[in-house]
Amino acid sequence: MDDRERLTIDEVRDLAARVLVRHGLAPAHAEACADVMAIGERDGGGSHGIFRLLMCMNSIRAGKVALDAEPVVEDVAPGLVRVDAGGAFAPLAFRRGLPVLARKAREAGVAAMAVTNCCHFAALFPEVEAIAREGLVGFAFTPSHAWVAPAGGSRPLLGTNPVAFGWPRPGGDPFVFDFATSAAARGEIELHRREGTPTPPGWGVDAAGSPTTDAAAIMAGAMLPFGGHKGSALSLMVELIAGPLVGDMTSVESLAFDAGAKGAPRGGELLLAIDPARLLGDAAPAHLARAEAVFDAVVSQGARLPSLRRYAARRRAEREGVLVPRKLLDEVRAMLD
Ligand code: NDP
Ligand code: PYC
Repeated sequence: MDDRERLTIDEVRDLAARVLVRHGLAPAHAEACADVMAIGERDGGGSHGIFRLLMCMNSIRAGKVALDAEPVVEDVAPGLVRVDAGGAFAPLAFRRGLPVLARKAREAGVAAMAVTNCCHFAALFPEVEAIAREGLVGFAFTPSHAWVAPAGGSRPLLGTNPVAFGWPRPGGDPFVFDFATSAAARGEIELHRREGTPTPPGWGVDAAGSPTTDAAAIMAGAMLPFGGHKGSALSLMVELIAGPLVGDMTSVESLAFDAGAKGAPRGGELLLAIDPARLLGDAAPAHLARAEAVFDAVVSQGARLPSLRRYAARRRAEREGVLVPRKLLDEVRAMLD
């Protein structure tokens, strides 16, 4: 028997929004949060679909997130916008800031957006994809909780600290990649723990610092960066540019703020947008076409171009809906009681 249930994307969004509103989240926040969960489910599910509701509910139940704060958008400088989320979840703050970021990038050629005082529970790809759909090159970074040991260490210090990139493709869906700087996102390890399955090797160490594939032991020990010292350095970069640089928490500080609630990381996010048309003028189309040749060369040798799997999953989900584990749906529906 298939232990999954088929839902439409709208049903996923509606269910998540109803749960969040039922637990006191203001409708505008609930809608923005539910939308990113539905997008995660639509594009491949797993750890950053409706599963995120569990983390959000932990934040809400522990009083770690503002339920109705209105994001405050501040025009800091020609190339800088700051959005103070007021302690609320990040998606609404991003939505409010995006038009300003895009306008500034077109005016100045490059612009940065600092989202501060937010609880970030989501995947970053919807944000860089939205920037790329504005015709801009987008980057996004956010720290998380201190779950990851630096390369060569064995004690948690760094967050899972995702890095995401979006590139506009004329006439097509943007090129997007988005991954944790740890060997896998924390959410993926949580899924292994829930299913009682071993993780692939290299994801983490136990509390004694020994390599293990036991998800619960990794969660009690430390996760590892991807690519050894290289992922570790990228993760440190994210700590800096989306922590102190935007005046917000590091992953260590976020975990201390959480105080065992198992809620969403609390802190900041840095987004960058560059306008190819401003940088290259009339030559922009020719140079974007050269980028297409690079993408073609990846695909033509049978290699996987990041984002193509995502768009294929999206088209399928729009036609057929998505399959969500019944056990997870039972947990989510129980939150409506
Ligand atoms: P993955 O290791 O699955 O990597 C995902 C990215 O790599 C996608 O862009 C994917 O493209 C691409 N990719 C995967 N496999 C291949 C392959 N074989 N060849 C080419 N490209 C490939 O994801 P993670 O576990 O690292 O992260 C999952 C999510 O967790 C991310 O969305 C991230 O934003 C989120 N996250 C959020 C955090 C937060 O604090 N908010 C913290 C940490 C993670 P495609 O999409 O086409 O599959
Ligand atoms: O999976 O590492 C993760 C994560 C942290 C916050 C949201 N997702």
